[in-house]
Amino acid sequence: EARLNQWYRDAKYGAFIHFGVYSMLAGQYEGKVTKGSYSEWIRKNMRIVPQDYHAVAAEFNPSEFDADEWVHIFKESGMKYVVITAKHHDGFALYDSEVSDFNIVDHTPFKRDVIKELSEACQRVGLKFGVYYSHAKDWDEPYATGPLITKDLRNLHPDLPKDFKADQDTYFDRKSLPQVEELLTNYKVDLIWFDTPHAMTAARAKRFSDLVWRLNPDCLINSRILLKANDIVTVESVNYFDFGSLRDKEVPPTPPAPGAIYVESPDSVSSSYGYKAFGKHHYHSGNELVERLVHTVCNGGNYLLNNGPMGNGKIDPEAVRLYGIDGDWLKVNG
Ligand code: JFZ
Repeated sequence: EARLNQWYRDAKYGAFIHFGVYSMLAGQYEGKVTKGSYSEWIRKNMRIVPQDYHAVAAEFNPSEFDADEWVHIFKESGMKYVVITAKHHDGFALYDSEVSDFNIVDHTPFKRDVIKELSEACQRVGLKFGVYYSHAKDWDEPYATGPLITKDLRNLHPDLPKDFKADQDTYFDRKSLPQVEELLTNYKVDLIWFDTPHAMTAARAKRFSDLVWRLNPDCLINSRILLKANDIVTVESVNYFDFGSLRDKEVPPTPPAPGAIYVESPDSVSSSYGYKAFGKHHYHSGNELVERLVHTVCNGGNYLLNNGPMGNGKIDPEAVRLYGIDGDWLKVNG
């Protein structure tokens, strides 16, 4: 095999983390509850304009964040790798980025680089480290939101000049590709998890995979770089339970290259990925999560179970409890 990816085949179980400005809002903005189940979509779902979302971000201060405490929880739960949102669709970077000031070091009172601290904590305890990067969607970058969805563009950026024309490739050139380059250059990244391949084509996806593999030939890339991509390693089957009808969209290419294709099922301890304290929201039961873990792993996949840490930087206590139930099950049966 060309890439050193055996660790991923052996891993079986990992921690997914959605953490950012939305964690602090927890599903509510200016006293109103967001529509939609995902708290990390609040910027779009509540049409928060750039000036206002930036003002919220300027108060993001997860002062109780402790990377060692996080990785201890993951380790204890039997997880072997971690994937954290380096930038979600809201455009906010959880690391020190030179490409965009809209990041945790330059834009918040916290000023600490969460990606750096977490990647180093993972290395200390032998967990593999991955970054989620929203390569196609970016609600902070007007060039990225069109041209397919002009209505969203105007809702999110009402002050744009009338003749402004969105252009996805301009966004790739100015922000998305340079940030991927920063992540692969400045941190030890074992896996990059692209998502929501809006406006992606095979040629555009190749610019991303060429860049990643030029900087780190061993870095794994998941299939959401482009739906039905054929030349990449990780393949999610989506969630076998919640997204039954969507599952076919992401089935592995047939026939899979022997030794090259992996299946990974992302899931969350609750009905949101980002932390949610307001609005419609429910946690899954411990039994249900054990069943999903076993089902996924017994079907040859890796199970990537998400938690949304709270705005203060602590892991949600209910997520800790649910991770613990999987961990206890694995200690007996794993
Ligand atoms: C995407 C994101 O929009 C969401 O915020 C979260 O990060 C999640 C992990 O990924 O949401 C999706 C994408 C694809 C499916 C479901 C949710 N799908 O194919 O069923």
